[in-house]
This record gives sequence, C-alpha cells and structure tokens, in this order.
Amino acid sequence: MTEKRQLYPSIDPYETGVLKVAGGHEIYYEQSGNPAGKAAVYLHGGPGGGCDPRQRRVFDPKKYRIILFDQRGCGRSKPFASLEHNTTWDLVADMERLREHLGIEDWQVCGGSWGSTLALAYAQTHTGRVSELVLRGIFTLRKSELDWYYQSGASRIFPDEWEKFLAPIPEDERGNLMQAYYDRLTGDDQAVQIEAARAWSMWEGSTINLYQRPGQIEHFGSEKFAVAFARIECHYFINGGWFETDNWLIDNAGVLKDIPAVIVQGRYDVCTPMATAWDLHKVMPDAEFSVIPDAGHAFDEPGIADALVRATDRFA
Ligand code: STX
Repeated sequence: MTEKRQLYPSIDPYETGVLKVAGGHEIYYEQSGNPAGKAAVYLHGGPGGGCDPRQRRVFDPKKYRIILFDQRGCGRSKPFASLEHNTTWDLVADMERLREHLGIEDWQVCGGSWGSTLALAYAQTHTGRVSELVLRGIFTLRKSELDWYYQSGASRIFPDEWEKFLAPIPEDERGNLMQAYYDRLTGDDQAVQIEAARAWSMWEGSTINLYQRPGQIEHFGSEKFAVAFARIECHYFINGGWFETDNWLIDNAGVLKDIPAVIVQGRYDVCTPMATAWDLHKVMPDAEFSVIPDAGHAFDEPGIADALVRATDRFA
C-alpha cells in the first residue's frame, strides 16, 4: 500500500482583512500560499465552526492562493454569534462579494461537512465561478440527516455521549430536541444558553473522529467556541437551511455536471453518514468518489487528509 499523504506544513497568511457585507456583518478573511497561484477557497464546517489554520494545509502553498474566511457570526467575524441576517443565501452572497473583492475570476471550492453543503449551494447558484469542487463528509441538511444526529440514530452508537447531550433538556421536551435546544440557545437566560451551547457542541466534538480526541472535546466545550457554534448550527438546522425543498441540493446537482469534482467520505462517519455521499455521487456520476475505509468525519482523519491533498494536487 502506498504511504498516506499528510497535510502540507503550517503556513501563515500573507494577508488578512475584514469585508463589510450586507446586514451589518463583517467577515474576516485571509490569504496564504502563492499570491500568483491558483485560487482556492476552503469552507469551514458547522455552520459556526470558524476557519482553522490547519485548513490552509490542504493545499500546496507553492501552487495555490489559499483563501479562508469565517462565515457570519463566528470566528473573528462580527457581530459574534449573531443570527440576524444569517442564512445560507447570505453566505453564498458573501462568497461572491469576497471573490469580487479579491479580483478572482473563478476558484476551486473545497469544504467538508457544512462546508460541503455551502459549497454545493454556492456552486449550484454560481456554477461558472467554480473551477473544481473538492467535497468531504457530505451533508445536505435533509430532515433525515438532522434526525439521525440530533434525535435518534447516532445516539445508539454513542449512548454515553448522548446522555450528556440529553442532560440539559427535561424529559417532557425530548420528543423534539432541536426545538428544545433552539429555545435555550436563543433565550434570554445567559447561563442556560451557555450550558446548552456546551452540551450541543461537545456532542459533536466527541463523535466526529474515528478515535476520540480528549483535547478536541475540550475545545468544543469552551464557551466562546460553543456559543457561536451551537447557536448558528441550531438556527440553520431548525430553518432547514432555507432550502426550497428537503432534497434540494441533491435534486439540483445536475447543474454541476461540467465541474470536475471529488467526493471524499469516511466509511465510519457518524456525524454525516455515508448515505448522503452515496446519494450525491449518483447524481454526480462524473465526480471521483472516494470512500475512506478507516475514517470518521473530521477533515484531519489521516485517510481523509490523504485523499484531500491528493485531490488538490491533481487539480493544481
Ligand atoms: N455539523 C457538521 C459540521 O459541519 C453538523 C461540522 N462538524 N464539525 C465541524 O463542522 C468542525 C470540526 C469544523 C467544527
């Protein structure tokens, strides 16, 4: 077997900036790698997860002009954890603003999990602006996907972690956990909001890797990260991502047929199970479909990172 490729070495941005967008939001963005290289944007997860410096490392810094940004309300973007004027279509519009601001004709769009959702929504809306798609841990926000992770399904694989997720919610509200969490995450009681945010966020932090990572669970439980992550995720999910229909992203994937695409999926992804990637690859028959036999959900699972680096190298 050939050796696994690793992420490229750590690099610093050569430029950071703030872009004012509609609705009073300010978006943090950064560029790294080669300013004269091929443009690629990496879309972070959540929504509400914020970008991670390690995401720069999916790309060869000699060949790529690498763009990362914090989506509305999270990371270094402002106002922090705001749900106002914060929808999928606002984020799609922000990407266009950012692309134009940076003087880019078209760019490679790379993203995992919620980043794959946003990548699909953007590419289906601005097809001509996308040179390639590199998607991992496919998530299309369908009710079945949300029920699996936040109501019943993943709960049976991680019953120990699930108990902690249930803890802040009284028994008589557990029939609709998304609603129960939404009420607490958007309520006036600060302490209730923080408790709910930490439980919501740590559920994700403890279930996204094939092998649990204690440090990562702590990070997800830190107040600042958790409040933006949980509030924004729950807000997007309870609103069905503002997609016209439940199956919208899959039903419209035909318009992507001329965009070279790679779909990378971990076999043991409990957060966004392979069923969605399977459905997507059927409607994107020309996309390269790569199932990693020994990986969970996170982008830096060794087999996932290997497949992502190989994909971006091939497109460089
Ligand atoms: N949320 C899936 C998602 O997009 C349901 C996601 N999960 N973990 C992350 O994102 C980060 C590790 C990027 C925070």
